[in-house]
Amino acid sequence: MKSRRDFLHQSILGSLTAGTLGFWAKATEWFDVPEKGAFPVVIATWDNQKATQAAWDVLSKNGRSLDAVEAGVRIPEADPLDTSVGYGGFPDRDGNVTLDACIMDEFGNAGSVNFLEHIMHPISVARKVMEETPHVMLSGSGALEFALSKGFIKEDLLTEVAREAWEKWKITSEYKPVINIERHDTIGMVAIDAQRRIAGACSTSGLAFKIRGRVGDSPIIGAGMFADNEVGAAAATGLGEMVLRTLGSFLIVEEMRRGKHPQKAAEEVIRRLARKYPKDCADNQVGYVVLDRKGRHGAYSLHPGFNYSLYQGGQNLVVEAGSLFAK
Ligand code: SD4
Repeated sequence: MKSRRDFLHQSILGSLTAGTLGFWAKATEWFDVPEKGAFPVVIATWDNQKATQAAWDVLSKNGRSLDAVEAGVRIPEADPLDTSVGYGGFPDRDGNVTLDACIMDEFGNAGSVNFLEHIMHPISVARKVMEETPHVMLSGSGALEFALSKGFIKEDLLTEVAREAWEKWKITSEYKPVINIERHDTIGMVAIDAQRRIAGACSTSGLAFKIRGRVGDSPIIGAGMFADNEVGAAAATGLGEMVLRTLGSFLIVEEMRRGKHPQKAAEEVIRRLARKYPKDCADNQVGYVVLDRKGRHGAYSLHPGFNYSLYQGGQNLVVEAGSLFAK
């Protein structure tokens, strides 16, 4: 039988332990303690496992997250079967493939190109803008001239498959670009390396059969992607017009700065979209992938069907994200 004294001892010990654990949980928040085995880590929109693999190849050799996200994004950019990014991307309504991309490093430097034609790797041009010019963004023919001056090669990016899809679209062409709620391939990728440097990148050919000159969210810092080494990073996919109106990636990072877990931050921003733009949200998809400084991740979308690629702890996974609306 326990004596009263034993009981008291145990209770005191119990509350001290609980108190210590509670204090420790709080302290890990305050002192920015990372999740165990969290780094390095990379996350990307959609089933982009080859891209996360390429990023991991850099990260696992103690490489820099900036190099990792550039290497990762270059994979779909060169893939002719990926009809939303780079080579093989669907053209605008006049048959031109026009590309958007942006990149950020751990210092908060940013580079971006939009409405760029004939260059297979806009992400690498965006990096050159960031590192070799005093500017953040170059556009259209100026971006092309800049790329050529840096040794990039001018190429025809319209594949037969993309041309045929465009020809088919022209038969019934009603100009109403809708990002439906099925699969797309725009790549947004964010990563944290072993030295805890955060970087992000995003690349797309934008909406299929868009009006010539249309630019979406993907090259806009804070919309298609945002990275802040103090907090974390986020990247978007889906209907750029909706992401632009809310600067979604920036907003997610700011939600995390105020203390939200990456998952909760993504959910909050998707809910805000639905509140403000219920009509647009009914049949258009938007999704985000998110990492925070501790190596925790999150992903969320308006509609079911959004998956993401996550490479962490030596495992390359494709995971179905949660969504606000049910099937
Ligand atoms: C855009 N956000 O240009 C891009 C499109 C996209 O998967 O994400 N497609 O609006």
